[in-house]
Amino acid sequence: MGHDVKISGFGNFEVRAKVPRPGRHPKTVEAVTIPPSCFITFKPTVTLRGKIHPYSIFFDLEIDMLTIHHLGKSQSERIVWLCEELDVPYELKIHDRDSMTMLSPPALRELHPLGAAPVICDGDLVLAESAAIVEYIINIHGEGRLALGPNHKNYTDYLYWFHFSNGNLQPVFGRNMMLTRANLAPDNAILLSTQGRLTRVLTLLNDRLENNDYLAGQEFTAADIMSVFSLTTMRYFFHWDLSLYGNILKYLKRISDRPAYQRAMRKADFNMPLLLT
Ligand SMILES: N[C@@H](CCC(=O)N[C@@H](CS)C(=O)NCC(=O)O)C(=O)O
Repeated sequence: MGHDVKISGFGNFEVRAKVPRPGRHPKTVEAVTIPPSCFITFKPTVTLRGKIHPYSIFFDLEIDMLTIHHLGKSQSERIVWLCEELDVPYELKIHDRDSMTMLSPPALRELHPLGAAPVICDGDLVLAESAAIVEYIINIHGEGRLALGPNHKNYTDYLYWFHFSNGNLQPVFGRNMMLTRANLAPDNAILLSTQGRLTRVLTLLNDRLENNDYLAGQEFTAADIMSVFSLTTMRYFFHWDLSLYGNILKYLKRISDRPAYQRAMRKADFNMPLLLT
């Protein structure tokens, strides 16, 4: 049997085998065994699919789209925003939180054992963890755009701020949300230390944005896509006043002026006012 052929940016030709199977002779309708054979399938890349999608009604073509599973008001807004920035075509499946517990619905647990959003499906792949998804989409469908590579002068800034979002910023907001819900005394040592950590994290971010338009430097990157949720939508779950952090507020204005951000937020959470101030 021949080999599969991959043409970068175009698609994959795969050779598939058909096993011998019963059939009927078309003229005599007599029972026969159809001999084994091979056939070729073609799977276009997501880029090509995006280009031909508007014309797909003219062809007998099944288009297998990247699917983003988005939970309302959640970190999965990052993935919708990334695809809008990169112009990567996608199908959006919106899941609603349970109105009492605010947890995700069982449909997400059927996709991934943690039942948390985001989850993407791309062909046979099911992938969770927003940072992993962001890297996957950038490398597989985005030709590396919005990431800075090792030869870029801001490479380590990019690495630091990309990982800062899920390594520090989002966890410190999450810990403060939990402790506030636990109704601890205002002078509780753990509460005070957690609030102190949040203040230090926001000060670090604010200082970084003093002379840089974006987190990795003057260039907008995926580090920004990873971080903005915690400064905006997350404040629906844990309110924190950002008025002391003028550079963060100016940064949020720059972000909210981006057409791709506006499109993403309209598609992902169309009736949610954005917390940008
Ligand atoms: N580290 C994960 C966190 C995922 C996560 O916790 N997602 C939240 C939404 S912000 C969620 O699905 N919560 C609902 C639940 O766990 O039931 C990521 O970045 O993807």
